[in-house]
Amino acid sequence: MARGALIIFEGVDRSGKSTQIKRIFNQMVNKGENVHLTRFPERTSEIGQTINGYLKSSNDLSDQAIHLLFSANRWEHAQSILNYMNNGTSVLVDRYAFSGVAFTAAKGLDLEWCKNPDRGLPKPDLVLQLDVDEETAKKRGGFGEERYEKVEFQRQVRKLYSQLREEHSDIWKIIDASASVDELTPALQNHVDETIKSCQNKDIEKLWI
Ligand code: NYM
Ligand code: MG
Repeated sequence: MARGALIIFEGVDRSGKSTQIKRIFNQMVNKGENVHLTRFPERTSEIGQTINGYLKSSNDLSDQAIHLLFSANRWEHAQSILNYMNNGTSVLVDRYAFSGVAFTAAKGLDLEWCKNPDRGLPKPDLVLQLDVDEETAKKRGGFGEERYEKVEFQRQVRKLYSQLREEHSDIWKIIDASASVDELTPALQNHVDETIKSCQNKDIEKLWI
């Protein structure tokens, strides 16, 4: 059986990732395709609830401790992602280890240190980075509600995404997300469809190993 693809949406806060990934997911479900949608942080597990509290500033943790919890939150779902892929279902994920690295390294922590806990996770077949500048993101609804949603911090995150993009040019596509919601969806859907076809007979690799 052809395996499913692992496709990640990344971008600064308010880049439109969640809107677009839901549209793509719904379109695929309506066409009867095998697809699963998830996101990180996945806030319902115990670890996820601690992360949620941190993001809402109701609890405080050291930069290292919260980084490891974000990673642990991915590891607690890694096997289920692999199971979907091996059973022929493609998995669309709203944020992954690239957010983990970009947001912690933006605080000044070492990039390689940041990668370590996520080494060995299922490697994505495609990363779609929705790119908007910080000022555009700021104008969108809800910006500023959670920790990290500050223009200067997001600028730093965007720089780190550029660095990660260079390291992952084989799987990474950057998309200008200042376009309208309706314009963006078909372009993203094309990338998703192409990747699902092209990875069918490729082995699932491990990230950063
Ligand atoms: N975030 C997300 C991290 O700092 N590290 C991670 O590993 C992940 C997955 O959480 N500002 C940050 C990025 C966001 C915040 O994500 C919440 P979202 O997609 O807004 O729920
Ligand atoms: Mg957010």
